[in-house]
Amino acid sequence: MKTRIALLAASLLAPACVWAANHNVTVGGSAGNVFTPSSLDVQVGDTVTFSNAGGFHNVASTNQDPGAGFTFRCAVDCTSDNAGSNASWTAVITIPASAGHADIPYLCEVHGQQMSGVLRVTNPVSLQSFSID
Ligand SMILES: [Cu+2]
Repeated sequence: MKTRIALLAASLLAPACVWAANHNVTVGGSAGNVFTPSSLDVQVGDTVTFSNAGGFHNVASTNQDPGAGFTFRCAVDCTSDNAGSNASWTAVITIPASAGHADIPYLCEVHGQQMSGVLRVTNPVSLQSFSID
């Protein structure tokens, strides 16, 4: 019975490794005009939640060219009220497949390069089947 329970636990835990994950990034606050952490490894399908902990900020991908694979610009929302705000806003972005396998640099447009970060997109790892002779 002990073995059976252990196997069940392993089968429940294993898929979590390939599910989309959420990553939290703190914007400003007591750390100052920085994103914490400023560098994150993410996978396609993951979400990143930016939360303003204090200060007048937004978060925008450095490349705002509509032809780029993935752009975002958020504060209170990611469409109209996104130029910067000192509200305790939270914005969630999802890494789309179009982001490919690339770095997505971003910054706060209020504070510029001194307040910047990067999302490093890695390809999702999928489970492969294999046989043992
Ligand atoms: Cu800022």
